[in-house]
Amino acid sequence: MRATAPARAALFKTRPPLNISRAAFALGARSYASKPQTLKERFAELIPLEHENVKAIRKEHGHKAFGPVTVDQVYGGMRGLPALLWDGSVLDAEEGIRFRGKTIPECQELLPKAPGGSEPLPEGLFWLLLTGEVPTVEQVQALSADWAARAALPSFVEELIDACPSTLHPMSQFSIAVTALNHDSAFAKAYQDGVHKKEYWEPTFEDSMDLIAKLPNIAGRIYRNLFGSGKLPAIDPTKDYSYNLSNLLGFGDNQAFVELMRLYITIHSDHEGGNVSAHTGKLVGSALSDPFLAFGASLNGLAGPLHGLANQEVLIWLQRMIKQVGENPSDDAVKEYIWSTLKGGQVVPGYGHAVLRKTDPRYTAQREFALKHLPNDPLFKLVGQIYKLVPDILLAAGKAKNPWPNVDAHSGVLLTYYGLDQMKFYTVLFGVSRAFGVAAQLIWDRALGAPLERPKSYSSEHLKKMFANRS
Ligand code: CMX
Repeated sequence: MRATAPARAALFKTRPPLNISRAAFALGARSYASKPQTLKERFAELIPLEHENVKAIRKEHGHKAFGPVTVDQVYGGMRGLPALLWDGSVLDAEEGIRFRGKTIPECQELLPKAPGGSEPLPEGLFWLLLTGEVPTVEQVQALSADWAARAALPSFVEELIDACPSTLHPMSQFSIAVTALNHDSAFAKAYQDGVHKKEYWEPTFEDSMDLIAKLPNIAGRIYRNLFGSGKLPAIDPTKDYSYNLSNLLGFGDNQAFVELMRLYITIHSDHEGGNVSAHTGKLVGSALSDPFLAFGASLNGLAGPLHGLANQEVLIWLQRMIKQVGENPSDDAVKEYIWSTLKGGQVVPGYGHAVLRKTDPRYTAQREFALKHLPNDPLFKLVGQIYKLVPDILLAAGKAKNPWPNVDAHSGVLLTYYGLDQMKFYTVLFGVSRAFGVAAQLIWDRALGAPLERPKSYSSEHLKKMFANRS
């Protein structure tokens, strides 16, 4: 995010230092303030800069075209169609995801960690997604405390979750609970009270912070109702978000599991704007539906087996494989199982991607975690064996454009290792993480006055007529 000279000058009017870089200014702002600058304060400073930035981009490039749109793209799920603005992350087909320009290993290195931990705190990642800046340890700690303070659920939402039948999929329960949080939406209330559109971002920010903060209690309650026993523990206001989530699930005492959650949330948070969950959140938000309604819709998209539910599907597929070919199968037996999946008209879950054309770096990050923490786990070894076999088979089958594994090929194995082996729950954890990316963009969309989304659709008949006389 670049600031133009006038915008930077306007900002510095309220600040003492002159003629310094924005980065230096940011550091200065932290050092002379008695308390660390909050995320909301920093975000408020960035809004006018980003308005200038967008204005300048549109002035210089607004009339330029990306290239032609083909009829195949209209029929083909809009693959590659440049149509959305998404600031938190950009996905490169070969390299994978970068969060505000930073790769996963860079985030692991640069973002603040918990005392004694080595994985990034998702609080820092959210700060990065929203501001493009790496926060200090103090700022991240303040964010942990803020989220802990907002974590409680309204009692009717608890009752709603408790009333769900145990046969209702955890993702449906999750979506119901998130949607119901709209009852207390600051944005919906402000809109009813006639808030000026320039102020939309502020209640959106508050709702987004509430949304993220309340997800551990929702996830924990669903998990305990379905699979656990005993009362949910209280949120510990002195601990970080991932610790509290792990503790609510019953894994708070397991340091390695808590570290896994920190990595898991970070890498699942955002994957640019075109994927189903991210785009759905943005689309629904564009109607000025509040963040709870928008993210509830995201979750319904994430619950599909070609998207987030693939992490559940991978484990089901692995278990069926083990049942069929045993625990230490030969390569030939595994190959036969993979081919039988394809010949049965099913996809190999956890493989392929609509954008990526190489191994997903989110898969690699999880593999490295496994090599460090569970190198001899039999299921991890099976996942490694499959990695060596599936790509050649998918290439030989000749359909998939990307034969390499995606994020979902690895996550379930790690969770299973630590005892979270209820695979129906896996997509809920993906959903908790995805809120970070969707919320960050919703806040920016309201700050920048993003318009209602309304692309053009055509009927097949219309297309035929339109191109009848064109070569
Ligand atoms: N196994 C079998 N066939 C596959 C395949 C796989 N893993 N990946 C793609 N194909 C097939 C497609 O089904 C399609 O077949 P048809 O022409 O018969 O329809 C063909 O190859 C071309 O597909 P593509 O252009 O390579 O892939 P898409 O962009 O259409 O779809 C994805 C991408 C992820 C839905 C697909 O690769 C897939 O179904 N993978 C398995 C499910 C999965 O892991 N999803 C999770 C993705 C990550 C996430 O969002 O969480």
